[in-house]
Amino acid sequence: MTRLTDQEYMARALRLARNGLNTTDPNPTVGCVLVRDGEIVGEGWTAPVGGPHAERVALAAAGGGARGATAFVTLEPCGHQGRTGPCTAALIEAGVVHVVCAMSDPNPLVSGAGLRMLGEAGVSVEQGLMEQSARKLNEGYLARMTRGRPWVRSKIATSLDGRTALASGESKWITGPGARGDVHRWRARSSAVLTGVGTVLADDPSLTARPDDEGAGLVQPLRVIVDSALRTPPAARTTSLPGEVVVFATAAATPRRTKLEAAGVRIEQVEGSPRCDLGQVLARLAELEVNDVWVEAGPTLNGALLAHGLIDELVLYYAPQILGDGARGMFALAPLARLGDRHELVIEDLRMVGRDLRILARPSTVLAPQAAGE
Ligand code: AOF
Ligand code: ZN
Repeated sequence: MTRLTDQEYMARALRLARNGLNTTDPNPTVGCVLVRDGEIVGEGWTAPVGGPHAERVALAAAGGGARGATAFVTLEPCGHQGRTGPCTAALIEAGVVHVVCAMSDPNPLVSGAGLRMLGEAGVSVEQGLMEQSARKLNEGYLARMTRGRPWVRSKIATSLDGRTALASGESKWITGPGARGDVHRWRARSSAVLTGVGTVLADDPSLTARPDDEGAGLVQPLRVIVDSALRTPPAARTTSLPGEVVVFATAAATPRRTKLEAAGVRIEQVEGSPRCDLGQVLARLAELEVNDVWVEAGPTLNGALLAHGLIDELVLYYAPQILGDGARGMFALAPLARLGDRHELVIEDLRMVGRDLRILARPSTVLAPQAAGE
């Protein structure tokens, strides 16, 4: 067999890491390929939280065969004792002689220390191969670690003329089944699904992830409602489903709060008058180890998030239909006085999903993942 290049081994490790997108939360998903004399002797990806990291999964698959091997890892191996033992120690003990990692781990407990420990034990290390792809895989984890705020994606399903519901609020369904299936795949890989109380009152959504094909081992996202005055009905569909629901409110103890708590809802109080301070909501979610937030909300919450610069990425589904000017828009924003005040975006991806068009765009103020070595 012809030998693969380092880049091909790393690409394989990245593909393996993708297998963990729905299951490793709040840990990053990582892939590892062990190669000796041009032969893959073991490989794997991060197990669900509390289980072995990618490196240990690959080492277990290699049995004793990792002596003298090179490890291709999509993230710097950890050198700390967390819920699991340090991967650096396992690699050293197994006799791995060379480690190629795509990027360093910004977790302050790791950040450079993993590579240093390997170096001190005589393992040669390289960093930066396919870094940009590795970053894309764990944007949420990186955002939480580096800025104390999750990565925020807002999904909006709209007509081609940018309308999200009739004036009456009716919106089921604007986009087709293909787009709705795509949404469930995004929900599944998110740590939290966030909406506003207006959507809860209007649509009574479940907010759960129900992907057709990727349900195995899925860690259900945390369900989050921004509801300053605690108007969420205790019997709302989302509160009656298994799994945790968090409601962010500005109100202190009230009879409504007691009823919601009795329905199993966790209430988080933040500042703001009259509306919740969304920066605080997101900071608190990061403290709760939420990496990625998937927003499915109406124009009020989307407008406020956009105006405060809190959206990192827009996932927009455009259905081939026209609803007209009387229907609801996408972002409730104060009228702009000058065109210079508009929110500029960069389009990152454009494709058909079923009969609808999907655009991924980010505000131009949000930096793209750092390019390096690709
Ligand atoms: C790796 N390989 O596959 C992953 C890593 O509590 P623990 O022991 O599970 O450690 C969690 C931390 O380990 C996490 O915050 C991140 O720094 C790192 N994740 N490291 O060597 C892996 N998933
Ligand atoms: Zn580790």
